[in-house]
Amino acid sequence: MGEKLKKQFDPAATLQEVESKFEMFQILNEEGKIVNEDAVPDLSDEELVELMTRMVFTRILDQRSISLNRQGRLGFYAPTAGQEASQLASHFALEKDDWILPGYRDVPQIVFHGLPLWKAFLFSRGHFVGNQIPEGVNVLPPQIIIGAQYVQAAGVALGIKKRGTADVAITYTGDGGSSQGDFYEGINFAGAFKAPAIFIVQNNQFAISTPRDVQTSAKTIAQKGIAAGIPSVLVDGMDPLAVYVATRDARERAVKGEGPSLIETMCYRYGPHTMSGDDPTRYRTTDIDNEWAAKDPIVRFRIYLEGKGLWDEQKETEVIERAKEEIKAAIKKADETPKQKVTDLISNMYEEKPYNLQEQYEIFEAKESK
Ligand SMILES: Cc1ncc(C[n+]2csc(CCOP(=O)(O)OP(=O)(O)O)c2C)c(N)n1
Ligand SMILES: [Mg+2]
Repeated sequence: MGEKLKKQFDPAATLQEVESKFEMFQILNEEGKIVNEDAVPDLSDEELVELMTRMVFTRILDQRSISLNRQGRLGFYAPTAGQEASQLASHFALEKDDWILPGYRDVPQIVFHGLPLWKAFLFSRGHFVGNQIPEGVNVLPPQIIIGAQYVQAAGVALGIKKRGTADVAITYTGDGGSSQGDFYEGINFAGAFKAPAIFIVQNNQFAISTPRDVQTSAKTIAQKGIAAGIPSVLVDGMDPLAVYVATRDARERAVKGEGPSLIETMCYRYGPHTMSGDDPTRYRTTDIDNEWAAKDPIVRFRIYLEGKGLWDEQKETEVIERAKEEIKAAIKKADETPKQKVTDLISNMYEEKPYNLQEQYEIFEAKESK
């Protein structure tokens, strides 16, 4: 192409220019130092401690869930370690009446939004009671179909807009999820209707074994929001302060009627994809693992809070002990819940059973009453 034409017409340069705008937003760096003083959020000491408490609790919950799973006491479980800042600092920016549409890895957020932990354990076991969300707790059950929650979030957000309440719908998917059709439909629909939605992509670098760099030719996932005409950012997903600020900003704009936002959080999952048998050593090196472990959200937040005199070893030990007690009590309560029966499954699915299921229902009812 001639140089003259290139001045008028250079799609490759446009792409480069757009991509160059997506620098990673960070406030608290790997060493626990503030690198962006102007952006530090206005959180009280109590709030900072609460956020740290939730992240530590979640790390313990993850460790306990993995061992309970190995003992055969839990079913489906997707490990969360490494993603605490992405999950809990984004949740921390919400209000009680906001709606959460989680993916399967997003159990911590819905627990802190009000889903009792014992019910989260029943969800893991595939028990229907685990998906019976208490009235007033605005969460949907964790979505297993990759990306589907993005379309649902657009719908919930449009519903919120029609009701005229000052709430938002937030949803979470992963780097892999951003390749799904539902992802594009969700962000486009919400953008077109200026619905108050917040779309989080937790980019933990892998979709099971598929690395991020073969997922898409886009340099960032955040830039995909631009095509839908919605404000989009790339944030350090291991930095609780940056994640909080980005989500709070998105929320403020959403409730003002300015529509949805997309937030890509750069993070890592330390554990396997799920506890159903994948072996991360087959697709990741220890070098990459170590590189990300050095960015740990809890380590950097601990340094920051210790520097402010808000946290110490004793405090952390207390939180860990309390977490273990709460988890123990919750698993006990889950164990005490009557086992799910086939008839429960049918009667929970259908208000009026089709004739063939009615027949089966009667067969199982007879078996179960023995
Ligand atoms: C529609 C659909 N396709 C495929 C799957 C199988 N599957 C489960 S998890 C997963 C990868 C998702 O990766 P990502 O979105 O990065 O989320 P992460 O697990 O890393 O949090 C796939 C392909 C599914 N659940 N749903
Ligand atoms: Mg992923």
